[in-house]
Amino acid sequence: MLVNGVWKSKWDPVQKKDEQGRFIRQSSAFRETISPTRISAVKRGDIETLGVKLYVAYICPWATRTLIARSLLGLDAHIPVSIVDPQLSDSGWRFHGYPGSTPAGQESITYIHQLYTQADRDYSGRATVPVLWDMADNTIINNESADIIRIFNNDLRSLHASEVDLTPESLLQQIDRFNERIYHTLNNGVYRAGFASSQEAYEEAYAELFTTLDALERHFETQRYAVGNQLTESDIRLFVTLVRFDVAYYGLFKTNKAQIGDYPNISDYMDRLLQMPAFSENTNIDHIKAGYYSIKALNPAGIVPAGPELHWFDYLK
Ligand SMILES: N[C@@H](CCC(=O)N[C@@H](CS)C(=O)NCC(=O)O)C(=O)O
Repeated sequence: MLVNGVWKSKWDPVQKKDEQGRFIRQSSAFRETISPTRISAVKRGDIETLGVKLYVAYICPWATRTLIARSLLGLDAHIPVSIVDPQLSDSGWRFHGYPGSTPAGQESITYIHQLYTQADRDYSGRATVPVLWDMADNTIINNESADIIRIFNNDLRSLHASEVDLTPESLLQQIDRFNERIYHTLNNGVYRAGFASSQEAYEEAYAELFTTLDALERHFETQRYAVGNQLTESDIRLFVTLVRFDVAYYGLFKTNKAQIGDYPNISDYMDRLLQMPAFSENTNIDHIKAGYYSIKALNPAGIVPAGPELHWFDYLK
């Protein structure tokens, strides 16, 4: 992580925990939005581009949320993307030519932490993806995926090439409630299990996680979507964790009471989502496996499992 603008020690998944050994996720530091003046100038045709860029990792569920939202909303032409290598190096995320990743698009950038010190030369904290980057001012606009999805959905509405609304007003409260529920026990719950530093912290996360999966299995007995009768932001948030579950979390994070494949209703739901290109095209199994299994603290020899073979791999390109 960065301490006063300097990269310190080797990358380590857990740099904060409570007294019981529970994993604590850092909160995001950059919380601005894209300049409204620039958005209307692009809309009017006065300037060609928004001058922003999205830095992501395909392995990362939080970053992939923003990619799926970008695709569903038809923002691809307005928001270029750079994709880091899947493996975390000793200096964190880097651009190193792994197949399926891209160049950084800025000559001075090899590591994501360099974006953070360009934005704030004294930055202290973890250098996470996603990063919504301002190419004109060379700074980070926002590094919180939850905000970035809302910026794409709400602030960029005039530029959407799609009718999709991920947070319709009539469902907003339900969406927020659903998101809150699955964040702690599922989205972050898998990390709370995988990065627990004590048996108790792991077992607590494990129990909460499978209680939520059981509740979701019952939910999808009668429902097609996470909230209401349409696709919303909550489906994106749910999908990114479910799609990594059998491939990475089940083994590496020891969340091995059951696989998603053991839940027929959740599996059908995944099939429905994967039939949409926004979901399938932003899912890269090779990056997910290579990335998670490169976490040396959990997998010192770096061996990437050969399996599993899942039927829904057929949906992926
Ligand atoms: N709150 C952030 C979390 C992002 C996050 O934790 N990303 C992970 C990858 S999945 C990361 O970049 N980790 C690098 C690190 O912790 O050093 C968001 O949702 O945008």
